[in-house]
Amino acid sequence: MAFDAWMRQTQTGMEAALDRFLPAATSIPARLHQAMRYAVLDGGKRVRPLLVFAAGELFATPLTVAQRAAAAVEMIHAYSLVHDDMPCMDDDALRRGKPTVHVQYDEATALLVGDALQSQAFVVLAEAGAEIGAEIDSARQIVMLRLLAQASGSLGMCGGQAIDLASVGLNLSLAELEQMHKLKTGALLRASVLLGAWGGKALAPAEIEALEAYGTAIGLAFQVVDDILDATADSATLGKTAGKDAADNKPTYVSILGLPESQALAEKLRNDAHQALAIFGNKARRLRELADLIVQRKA
Ligand code: GRG
Repeated sequence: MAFDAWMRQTQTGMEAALDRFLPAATSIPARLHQAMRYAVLDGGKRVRPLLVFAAGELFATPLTVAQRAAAAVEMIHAYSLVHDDMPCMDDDALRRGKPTVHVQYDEATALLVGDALQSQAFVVLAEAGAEIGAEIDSARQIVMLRLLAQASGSLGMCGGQAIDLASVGLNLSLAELEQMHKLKTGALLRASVLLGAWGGKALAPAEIEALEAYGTAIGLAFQVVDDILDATADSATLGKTAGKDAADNKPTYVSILGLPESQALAEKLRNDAHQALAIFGNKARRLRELADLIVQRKA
């Protein structure tokens, strides 16, 4: 199947899975559940689920397990966006072309939406194996739960966000900027790859190493490209204020390296990602295509 068709099919399947794994809009407390669904459904590129499925294909992960792992990662991602948009953090009014959750509902609801999505992610992943056709070894399932928890917590995404908040107005070195992004956005992207793989079979150390190198490269590439898009695109294209990080006095790859060097870095990281996959040969085609998508994306 061509990459575009595979991507659209995976995104459509993901929408249905997320709909199924989120509490119903009518279940009590209905307003909280409606706000959770508002935050997650009908929007986003679903890059993390695509990574789960691409790695899952490589390791013959059962569809039901991949769906749960992908939904869990996407719920953590959606929670992070809801909290990141709140007035105490980035204070954004628009996300995915819609009013942010605290604007559409209220701040207290946005806080609870993030909290509840985080919990729901672990419920969904913990229930993998409970349904017919989802064969998963419980030891591997615990590895997956730990991977997601670590990637989300203070040594992963939350830690990166803390460093980001503390970096406003500072002159970070390139190494410090990289460390921040490795945690803030890289940890969850890397975890998506590993979760997709662990859902299938026990991994050999060389396979884990290769997937980690790939995940690290695409995680950084994602952020470098985000900074390039932020610096170059107009606000209508992005659904956010162009150049917002720079305007907020936050260091970015473009502010430290300049545009041409940032573009060269994104290309280098794409090559690193491809090289990391060499041990898998042609079977890693989807992961290679996703590295290309991450570097070539326009939004
Ligand atoms: C609040 C705990 C906490 C963490 C927030 C990831 C994050 C940490 C904040 C997001 C801020 C941000 C806009 C970072 C730039 C890179 C990024 C993660 C963009 C949004 O991800 P996409 O492009 O979004 O995958 P979609 O909407 O396509 O899912």
